[in-house]
Amino acid sequence: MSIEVERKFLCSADTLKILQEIGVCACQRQFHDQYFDTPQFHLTLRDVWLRKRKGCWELKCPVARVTGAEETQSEASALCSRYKEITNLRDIKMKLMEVLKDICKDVTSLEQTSCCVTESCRHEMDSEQDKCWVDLDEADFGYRVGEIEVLIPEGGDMRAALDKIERTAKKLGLTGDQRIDGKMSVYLKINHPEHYERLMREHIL
Ligand code: V4E
Repeated sequence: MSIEVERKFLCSADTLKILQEIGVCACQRQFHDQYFDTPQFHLTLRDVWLRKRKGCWELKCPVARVTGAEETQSEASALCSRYKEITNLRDIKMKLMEVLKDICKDVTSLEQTSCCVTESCRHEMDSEQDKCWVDLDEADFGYRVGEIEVLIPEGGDMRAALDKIERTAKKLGLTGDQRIDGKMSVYLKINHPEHYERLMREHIL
């Protein structure tokens, strides 16, 4: 199981130029995401995101924040999301049963709530110290977003991951101090405003 630490950004022409200079375009890919939930949104209201990407199940769950020396509450750290990524089917089922116990006995009764297709260009940052990925994504509903992504093992060095992301953001000339919406947030805002409002009210998005 790994933890995905990620900072999203809006990619200006200047940032794109720097990225093309210092990053190596590792691959261009297209993926189809289908998201699933109960009709009452029991998963996403707990910030748990179940999806099928390219036919494989993936579950993203929140990570408990560590306060204190390991991870200071810096502005840069607040711009990053941290999610546990589960891809093993047995572990996904166990987690779903834990989250949905008393609500839904049969995980096969989950419904598809959203779907989108993304064209993504993955860049590898070549500095040994700051090895990370920068993805430029364009969703089929027109939203473009960049992501600086570092994967660490569960219990791994979160501080180092956040520092790596901050240094990479500086190299790319990113100056904004606002959290940038992900594709799913924008998709829900456009296509499922009631679901989006609910998640906003509960401070999930
Ligand atoms: C909405 C959401 C999750 C589902 C994944 O959403 P998103 O990050 O938009 O998708 P994508 O395709 O970029 O996933 P990746 O390819 O990186 O795996 S998981 C968590 N959330 C909530 C969320 C949030 N509250 N804030 C931010 C900045 N992002 C996501």
